[in-house]
Amino acid sequence: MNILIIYPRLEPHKDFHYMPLSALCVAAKLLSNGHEVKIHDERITRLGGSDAEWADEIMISSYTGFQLSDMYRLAKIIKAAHPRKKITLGGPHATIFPLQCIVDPYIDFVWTGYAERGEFDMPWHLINIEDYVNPATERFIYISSYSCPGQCTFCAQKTRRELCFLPMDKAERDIDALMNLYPFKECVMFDATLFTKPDRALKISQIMKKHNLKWICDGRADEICKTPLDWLDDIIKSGLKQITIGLESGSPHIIEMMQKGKNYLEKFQRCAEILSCYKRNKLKMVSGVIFGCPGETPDDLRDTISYIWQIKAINPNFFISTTFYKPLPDTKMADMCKEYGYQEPQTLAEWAQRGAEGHYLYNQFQDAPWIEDKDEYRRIYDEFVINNKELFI
Ligand code: B12
Ligand code: SF4
Repeated sequence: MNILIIYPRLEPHKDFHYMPLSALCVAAKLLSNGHEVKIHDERITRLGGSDAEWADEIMISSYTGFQLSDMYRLAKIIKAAHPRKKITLGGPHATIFPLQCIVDPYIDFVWTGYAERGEFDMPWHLINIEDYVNPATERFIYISSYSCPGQCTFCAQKTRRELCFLPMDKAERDIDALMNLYPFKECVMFDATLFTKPDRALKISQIMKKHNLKWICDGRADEICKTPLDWLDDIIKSGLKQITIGLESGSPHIIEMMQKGKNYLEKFQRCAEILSCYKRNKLKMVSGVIFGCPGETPDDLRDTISYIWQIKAINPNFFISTTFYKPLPDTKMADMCKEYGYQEPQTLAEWAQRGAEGHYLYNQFQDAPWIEDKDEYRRIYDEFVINNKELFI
């Protein structure tokens, strides 16, 4: 069969894009079953009639958010032109809401869960690698595990997704093959936390070193603290230029509500101390901070600001990136928001509409009913963002 895999747009306007890893993973599986496969990335070119014409079946990957609205737009266009072509929807949103998706008139089949678990090498030849090269960074993305052992109540990482580690020899082959196609300078490892298994982090660092790549990864503070120091030293000195470690909040009561784990703020501080030893390697410690969580008060925000400065004093290479909290489906925190009157879409069409409205865009102060004393919260928030530019990455 001829199968067209579509990766819809993730954001309305952007010049450079990361490679569509999910579409490549789906393609790898289909190729192994003997199908003819093409990948269409709507961020690179607009869907033309000939691709849909060529395909016997169409598969689309989507997250919740803007991408879902673009998926829906494309599904409507395809069905209008080719009413008999079958469309399969997969990816995180379909995995959470298979029933809402299957009753939709534009979707014929729904796939839940992973298309593969690392059995196949990445079919890089299906995309034009140069389309994904930002000349300013020459950076590619890769992932060597799916999901996360954490329990954070705001996060969609583990919604109906089991923890899955892909074989390390496959990761090495994929990265070797990609480097043969383009001499990338940097890699972002998008594993939720690379330090769940420190031996894997060490192996990845060796692959990065072999290719002389600068790299960036995510880690959890508790796991980094548990990594043997000599391994951490090797990992950092292999060319690691940034570790992203979720802080989320400096308020003990919000951290507890987020289920970040026992003594999280102490562990985070310890992690800042350990990483501060790598000033000479210019290692940046970057942390996401989430504002506007359910039940958050102006005092919680003040606690967060003072904690951030406390960490900055320990590690001058500490920076933050911020986001305004948006409820993600099938998370505990979204359920808390519902108690404050948040109404979740009930159909695929409504979710697509919500995505189109920019609901998931970063850093927009939301008129969230779940923030306590909102005007005061907003005043402190605006003042913090305007007057503390040196903290932001
Ligand atoms: C990289 C990334 C991004 C990048 C984009 C990458 C790109 N390609 O351009 C950026 C930074 C832009 C991004 C943005 C956002 N992201 Co993001 N992102 C990720 C991350 C870290 C990796 C995604 C990835 O490539 N995974 C690897 C692929 C292989 O996994 P996968 O997509 O799940 O695909 C597997 C299965 O789902 C399935 N599958 C997928 N598609 C299909 C299709 C078919 C037909 C089939 C059969 C199977 C199938 O098979 C695959 C494995 O074989 C994930 C977390 C993670 N570690 O996965 C979050 C994640 C996908 N993001 C998430 C979110 C919420 C966002 C934002 C909405 C954040 C926000 N603003 O609040 C924005 C979206 C932008 C917007 N405006 O709407 C959520 C999605 C949750 C959800 N309900 O959909 C995740 C899970 C993170 C989380 N912890 O909450 N993101
Ligand atoms: S926020 Fe990070 S540590 Fe927590 S569950 Fe999500 S990916 Fe895991």
